[in-house]
Amino acid sequence: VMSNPTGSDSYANKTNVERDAGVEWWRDARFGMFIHWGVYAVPAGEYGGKVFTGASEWLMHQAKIPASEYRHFAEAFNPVAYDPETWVRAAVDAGMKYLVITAKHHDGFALFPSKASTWNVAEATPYGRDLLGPLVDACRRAGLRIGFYYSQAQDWFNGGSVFGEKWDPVQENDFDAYLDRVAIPQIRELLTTYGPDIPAVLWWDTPSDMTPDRAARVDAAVQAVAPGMLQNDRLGLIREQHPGHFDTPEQRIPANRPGRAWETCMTTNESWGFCASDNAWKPAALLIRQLCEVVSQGGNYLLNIGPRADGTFPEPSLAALREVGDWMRVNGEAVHGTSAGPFPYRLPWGFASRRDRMMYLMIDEWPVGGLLEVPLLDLPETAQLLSDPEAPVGFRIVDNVLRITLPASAPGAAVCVVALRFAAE
Ligand code: FHN
Repeated sequence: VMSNPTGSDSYANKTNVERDAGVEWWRDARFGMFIHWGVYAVPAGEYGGKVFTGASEWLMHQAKIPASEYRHFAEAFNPVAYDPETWVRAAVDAGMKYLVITAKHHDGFALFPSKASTWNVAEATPYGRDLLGPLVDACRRAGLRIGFYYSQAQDWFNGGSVFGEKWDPVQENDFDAYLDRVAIPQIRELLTTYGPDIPAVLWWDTPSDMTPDRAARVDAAVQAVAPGMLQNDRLGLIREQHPGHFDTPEQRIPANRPGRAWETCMTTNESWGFCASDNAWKPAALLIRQLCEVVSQGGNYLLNIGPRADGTFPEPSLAALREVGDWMRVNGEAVHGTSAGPFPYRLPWGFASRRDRMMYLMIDEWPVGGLLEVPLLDLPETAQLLSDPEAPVGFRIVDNVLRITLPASAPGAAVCVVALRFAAE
């Protein structure tokens, strides 16, 4: 029996200010790592001699694989090279401040030991032990926050909901019974096993069948053990009832600056889970540019990695992370702890973010002759190119525009940042 779903801790009864409390660390973080990992990394987008393109974590659904067949992938899931310290170092070195991992994706497979279903890493794989705990510990040691993604509705293996047509009798189930038997108990396990501050975020997904009633039930279960838990906007079908703390535009950057806290999640190639045939890796320059655009509009950027079944990150992801990290070491102050810049749209040369007296101009189109025009009426006290602090940078107001004189040609990086410092008010 669930506690009162409309109790005072439920989202529906909270004001926007209350919902925003506790979000500060998350807003300041600005940049995080998403990890999609599960037994789907074993087939990696291939089944029965056929290559499936798109999202490899959807293979069970794409190829209509019965649970009795799909479970064999778990028998081959033995990530002996899994070293959470290495993952966390890659994230920290890239300038990321938090990490969100798929505790359970739509295939129902839990990366943690669970009393609610034997379809979990401890019982269904030769690896035979928890994957989340060691990652939580590594994150703690590195000062990285960790969030759990949990597919609360879709569960193709444990009798949850299924997008479109079902293909296996295990899917013929009572959705409410599934919520009580699997989802809610597993959510409790995730909230009570790893410590009071873990997870830092609950990241829901694909709320099919999540009526307001059901969403309230799940939320009540969360609030009962973790009041105020930071959650994304995908718990229930009806936003007004369960808006969560932040919106989650997927694979895109909103054209208009949203009023609420938000986070763009983005793949590094096309698939979320590891996909052997997916070589559409985004150049690091594009990832950096996207990070800047998101930050300039006051959002967070959650960049996804799909680890291989052995527990290692694909080399192209690592290379991209290293390049992003090189950029962040020079320019990270334009990202961390900043808020949206004064311009609600892209300027001819790029984007801007702000923090206190600082404004950061993130230039991805070098202006002709190095003459940058910024539609501002305030003269800064100082202006400095972060990648070359000794380079002369001139600035003055001309015809109601701040004119900045930079070196005639771009110093090379995908995005060059000019830091402006203004007088205290
Ligand atoms: O179906 C999932 C998909 O596999 C992936 O997890 C993304 C991440 O935001 N969410 C769903 C699609 O919206």
